[in-house]
Amino acid sequence: MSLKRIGFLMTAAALFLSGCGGSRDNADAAKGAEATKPTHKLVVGFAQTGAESAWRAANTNSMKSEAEKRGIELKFADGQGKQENQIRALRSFVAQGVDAIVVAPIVETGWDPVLREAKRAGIPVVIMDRKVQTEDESLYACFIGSDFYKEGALAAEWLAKNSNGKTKIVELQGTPGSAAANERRKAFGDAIATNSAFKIIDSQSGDFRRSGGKEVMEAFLKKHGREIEIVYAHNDDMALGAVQAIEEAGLKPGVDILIVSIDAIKEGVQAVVDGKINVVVECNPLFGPKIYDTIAKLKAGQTVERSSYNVDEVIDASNAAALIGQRQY
Ligand code: GYE
Repeated sequence: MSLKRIGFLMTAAALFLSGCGGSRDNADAAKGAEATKPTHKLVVGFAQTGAESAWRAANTNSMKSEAEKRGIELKFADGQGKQENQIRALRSFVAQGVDAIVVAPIVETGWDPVLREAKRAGIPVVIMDRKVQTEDESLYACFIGSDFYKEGALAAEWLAKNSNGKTKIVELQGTPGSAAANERRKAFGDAIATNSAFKIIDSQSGDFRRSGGKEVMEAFLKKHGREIEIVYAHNDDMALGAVQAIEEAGLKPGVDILIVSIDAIKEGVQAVVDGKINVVVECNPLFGPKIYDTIAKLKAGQTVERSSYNVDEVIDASNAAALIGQRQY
């Protein structure tokens, strides 16, 4: 039997079966139609960076739990810290024909080819958390995240007011090439450059990880010893790793060495309450609701903000105790 013929017979059978419902009375038929109405579940592909920090875990959680709440099917891909894994995930989302793609790009550059593929397939891409550099802004729908430059500037501003004569800084950088590390480094450096008292005596990446922060801090302490007066960490996990290294070296974090950090995860805020970290600049990871609201608007053909930023605050000894209770992550 030819394929055409099989197709014809199947269609005929389907028509016959659907026609069976016609014998029910009108009310029943209406009810039945309501119950079997094909509800198209929104399918979203999400390419996460990995699981490098508590901030990231909170971000993943927010995306997953909010999808569940809204009945959205979330296809989650863990990039495990590698851009090539994220690119592969995006390609597979395109091949599967998802309704929208969300990506938290590990690094800033190298996205254009795969973004072009998504655009060609008519799939909107929301860039979440970290920005990308692109030749063609039309390759993604919008950006939702934090203003990393502002966070770095706020960290430096706090330091200028509260350093108590301490001036020599070591910097723990985030993942090389990431927007978060690039902008937090640039902003802090720009601000420090306007104040001749401060000096960054060393700077290295701890990859946004607690173990990375600890290892780099151990190396810094070995190399510079008591010369180190201030640690500027691009995130709380690395700051908490540095706290451990400083304590193991027999020094008092927060007193002998000031610690300035970014994120404000619960453990970071607790360390401020305990006096081990001096300040954390907040970076909110709870994007779920905003991301899915935005996707709904995009799918409805509405215009959305090109870039939208969270409002973050500065948490130090003056307000940490009051805020710790409400911290969810
Ligand atoms: O600060 C860090 C995470 O991109 C803002 O990535 C994010 C950063 C965050 O791993 O903890």
